[in-house]
Amino acid sequence: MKFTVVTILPELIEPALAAGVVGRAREAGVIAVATVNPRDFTTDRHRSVDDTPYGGGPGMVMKPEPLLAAIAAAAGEPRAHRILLTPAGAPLTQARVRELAALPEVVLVCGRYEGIDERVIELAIDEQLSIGDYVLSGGELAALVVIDAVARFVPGVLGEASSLDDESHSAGLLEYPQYTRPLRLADPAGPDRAVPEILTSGNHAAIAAWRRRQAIERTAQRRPDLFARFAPTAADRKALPPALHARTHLALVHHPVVDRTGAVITTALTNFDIHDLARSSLTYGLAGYHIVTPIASQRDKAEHIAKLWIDDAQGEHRARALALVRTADSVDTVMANLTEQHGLAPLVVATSARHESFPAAARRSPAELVAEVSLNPAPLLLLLGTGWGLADALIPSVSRVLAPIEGTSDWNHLSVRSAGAILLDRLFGR
Ligand code: 4HQ
Repeated sequence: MKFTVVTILPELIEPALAAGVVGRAREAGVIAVATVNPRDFTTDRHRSVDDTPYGGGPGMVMKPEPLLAAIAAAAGEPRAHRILLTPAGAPLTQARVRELAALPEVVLVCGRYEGIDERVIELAIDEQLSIGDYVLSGGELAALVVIDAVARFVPGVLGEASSLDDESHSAGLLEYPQYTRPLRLADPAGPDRAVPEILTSGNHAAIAAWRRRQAIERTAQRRPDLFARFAPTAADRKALPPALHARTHLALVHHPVVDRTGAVITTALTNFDIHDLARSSLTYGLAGYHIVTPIASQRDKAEHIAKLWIDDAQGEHRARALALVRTADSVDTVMANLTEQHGLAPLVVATSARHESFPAAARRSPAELVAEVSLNPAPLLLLLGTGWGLADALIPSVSRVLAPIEGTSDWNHLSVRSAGAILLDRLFGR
């Protein structure tokens, strides 16, 4: 595979690719790297490659003519794929790296100064790539990153083909930790740091399982965004706790909640809430939907309504949803029931329309919460408050808070069933 870098600073490119895996691959002729300098395509006495921007503003812009001539010379015939490195490009991904490695030749165009004349992009660039959301002083280091990442996929560049796919991101997970000798490393601040025992056990299946687990745990802890897209294999599913949605319960709390003045009250049951939140709960595969009220007649009413729909011969689908409905006199009772049902106490998460609620509980985004609790086998209990929201009396039970759902106006009074549906989609929606 051939890489041609279009740059006014070719001296930045060569030394970075002289050593290591890429350097050896070049020596072996598996990959080739060339540079083409736009300055060699200037026609004026000063050999200028930049000019002031039309419309004013700071800095200089790369002139189109020398750059176009350099790109044309670099791309050759048949014309190679031409990539511009720019923070305005598509983020470089391992998937794109793999695809680029299948090309026979790529041209990497590096800008300097404030960037290049837009018409060069229109006339001579096939693809724009960014290596990240930060600003470099030129495209050269970004081009080197692309070459290094792509070259690894060119056959013959890496020793064993196996070291490719095992690694970070290829599988959508971060890498497991690595250790080498010595077995015990002195720590001046405490006891020796030993290599995890499993790695010296000689049990290869157990080692593979441990490494996989470490990779999954690290991804959950450090990259909730990656974890959200992680698709467990059949073997992972056996080793990990059941899917989070299937051990998540929703509780619609009618007491203790507050009214508009902040006074603790008990709200009345709302027919729609029973029905609609049951349907949302089943749609997202939850384990149960609990209607919490200390008023016995209100619980009877909820059970009666659920039963009416369950018994309705025409409403088979609705019956499945309403079958998730349970009633309880308090959040404590729901917690005790879940502890009994799952054999573990639930992790209780409050949702609130008010930012100041539950000040001591850790704030979590939906992705953070999913990443945090997916590997912990405990059931998850999501509390939805009616009225003006959950009362402070629940503080001792609540360990996490999800940020309020906010629209775009200053009016924030979603119905609890709408807020609940949005929340379930943010946590579990695909
Ligand atoms: N630059 N990913 C500005 C980058 C960059 C990035 C390249 C700085 C282009 C004109 N390139 N020049 N990030 O920061 O690719």
